Amino acid sequence: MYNHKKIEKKWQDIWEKTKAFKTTDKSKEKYYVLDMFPYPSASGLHVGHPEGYTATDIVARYKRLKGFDVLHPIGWDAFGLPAEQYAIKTGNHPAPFTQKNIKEFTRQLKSLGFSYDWDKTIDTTDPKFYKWTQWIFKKLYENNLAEIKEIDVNWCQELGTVLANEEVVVNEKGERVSERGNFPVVRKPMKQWVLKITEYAEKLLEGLKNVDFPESLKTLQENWIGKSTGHNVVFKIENSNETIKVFTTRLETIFGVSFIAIAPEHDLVKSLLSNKKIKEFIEYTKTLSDRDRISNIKEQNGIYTQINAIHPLTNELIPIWIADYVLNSYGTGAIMGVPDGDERDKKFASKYSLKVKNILIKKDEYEYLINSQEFSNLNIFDAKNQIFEKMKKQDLAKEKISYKIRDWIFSRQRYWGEPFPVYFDENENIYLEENIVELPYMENIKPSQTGESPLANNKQWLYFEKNGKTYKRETNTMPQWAGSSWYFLAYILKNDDGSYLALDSKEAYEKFKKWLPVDLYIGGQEHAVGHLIYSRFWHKFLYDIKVLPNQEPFQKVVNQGMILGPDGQKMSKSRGNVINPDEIVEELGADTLRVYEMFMGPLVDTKEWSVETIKGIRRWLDRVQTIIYKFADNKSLLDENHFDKEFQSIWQSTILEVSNAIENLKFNIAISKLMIFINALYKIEKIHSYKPLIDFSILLSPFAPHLAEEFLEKLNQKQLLFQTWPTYDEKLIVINSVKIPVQINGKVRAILEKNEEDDENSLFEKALNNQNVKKHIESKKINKKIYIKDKIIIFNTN
Ligand code: ANZ
Repeated sequence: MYNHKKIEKKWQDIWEKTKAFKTTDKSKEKYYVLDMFPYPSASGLHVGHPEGYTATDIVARYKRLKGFDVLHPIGWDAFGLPAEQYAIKTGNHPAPFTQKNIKEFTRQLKSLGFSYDWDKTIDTTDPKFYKWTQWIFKKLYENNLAEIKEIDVNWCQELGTVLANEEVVVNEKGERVSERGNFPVVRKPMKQWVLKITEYAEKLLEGLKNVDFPESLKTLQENWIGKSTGHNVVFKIENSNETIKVFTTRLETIFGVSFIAIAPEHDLVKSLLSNKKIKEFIEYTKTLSDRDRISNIKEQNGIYTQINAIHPLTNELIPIWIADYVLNSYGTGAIMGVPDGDERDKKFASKYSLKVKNILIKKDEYEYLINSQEFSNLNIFDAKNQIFEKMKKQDLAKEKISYKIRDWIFSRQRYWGEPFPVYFDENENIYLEENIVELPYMENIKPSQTGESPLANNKQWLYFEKNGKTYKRETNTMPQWAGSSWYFLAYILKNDDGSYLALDSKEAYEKFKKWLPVDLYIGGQEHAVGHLIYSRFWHKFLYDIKVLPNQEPFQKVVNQGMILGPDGQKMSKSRGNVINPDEIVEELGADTLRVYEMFMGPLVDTKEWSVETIKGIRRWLDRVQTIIYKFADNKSLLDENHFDKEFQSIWQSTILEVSNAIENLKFNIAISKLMIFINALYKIEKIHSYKPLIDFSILLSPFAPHLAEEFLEKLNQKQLLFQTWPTYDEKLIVINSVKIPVQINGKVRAILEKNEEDDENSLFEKALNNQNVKKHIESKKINKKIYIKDKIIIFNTN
């Protein structure tokens, strides 16, 4: 048994001293491999962190050995609510608490042997960092992409802050609560900074075509952006000069309109509030979230406005209703209700006994119009075009693209965040601060119950004089998303002495040209529509103002699967099934944890923790050491003339297959190939040189770097830092296949080649796909199928 504590400490110290993972700038080929940087919580690392972090570390170490310049950094997403709440609860300041957590995270990550360039570490709460977060905000403002707006926000009284839609969840009782803390959330209009991400909707959609993201992630982003191509249609209002505009994606159904429905927040409603029933209805809708309102499952509710519109093509009177399922923020905030075409419209019409007209019929899979004047009998596609042509001439309809994505609410009523570089005069005119605005130190950071940020309590900081005039600072702070929207650029800007290159400098631009985009970004799926959209937005904006040379931040994104507890449940303190990585490192070592987490199954799959398997991995690593040391310690086992062809082949194919598996992020396969090599090494008596052992150590090194260094030292080799990835000779690889006859009703009909990776199932599959086997089985039923290992496959049919 190797002494993991001694070995791991020894090599971690050497790596630190030799700066083994320093970002180099000597090659034409670069590789930027990024982890989603952690929020340094008080509870430290959980076993989910090392899963993604080991995966990126393997790639980083592999690429370094392949001669790439590798950028593999880590940092701290260190502003945020938990630190603030802890501080309020305990009467402490969040800064020292956060720094303490960062120290602990650093210790833990180092104990796992990750090959980060620690000189590149960034911290979003460091003024040297957030100076640039503020700078980007100023640029957004100067480019009309940031503004103050009175809008309906998610207000959380308990937290004393506004939350982004992504920070609000629905609990088991169907109530809207904060994701952190489960406190009630209500809708309320407030003045807030918003960033106009909507203006980037098309670019964000377009950019998805050129990146390698999981399909599910692309779909989530596409749905979030929610592009719909349709028409705005104008209806005249009866006895009035006013009109009402609806958005529809189904213009062809216009002859089936039975009502118009407007959102409770629609402008038209404002003049109707003297009606008590309408007012009550509007009050009721304020308790609903947008999500509740558009849900198909929920019943649709509405109230008649006593106003009618006039159908633009038939001149019929159409009643105008207010309905909860119409959102003000989408399209025009008004719809034409077509019961024959839309499920919710149908339920609404039947609930309120509104007139329904059939206008669609299906013929051979296609839909055609009926009861639609001269457009009857046309298929719906032709009908849409022709109806539009007619209406366009009279200015009754316009082509229109609508997006579901909303502007990004960017203010938080909190202390522990980046201050805005903004101040106001007495007329609320907005000015930009030239320099950084540092977060002032405050003893008491309790939120004010009025919705103002804790910074509003700091009167000394709040007001300042300039040229005899008094100004007031912005008291809100930025959301936690701000720092994470550009942190991957900050690693590139960070100098060894802790300073940063100016984001908009020529020097920075040259560096961005070298390092962008991030080649591989691994992290959890939960960031699909928050962080991964916001950061793409900022990146595209910085490209548009010529600060960045490329349009997308991340070339490839991979979502690691979740690691469940040994009981198959999500790990949680209350279930008591949490595995603590510190304990594993203590008991079995970092190398074991790393190899185990990669061996559990495909990176992207959900996997259950197994105490047995991780112990098995430790036993395997012990065995690896015993076998390598057996050869290293005994010169008589070395025989230059000993040339074992089969072993040569396994050795060479291990190099080939481990390389391919790493390139394809199939780490569990890479490890099983290493296991095959060790089995072969165990079986042979002598080796002709140490080369296979050296190669193996290097192949093992991305997975178990401490042991690999130890083996290389034992074999009198240089440290990994000075090694290169082994190459193989294809000619030495003998494909070792076993020939397996396939017998059908007593006669051999085919011979299969069985390769190493084949098992019973894949062999049956191969057999049934064989032309001759197919011919002899035809459509007969197979009564019996037998596989005798490495000997024969037998099918009997009726
Ligand atoms: C008439 C119609 C007939 C519609 C029909 C659908 C089917 P997507 O694809 O999601 O964009 N709509 C428009 N604005 C809305 C709003 N603010 N709140 C709720 N619903 C709204 O859906 C577009 C359709 O959703 C539009 O087309 C409109 O209903 C409705 F057989 O118009 B349709």
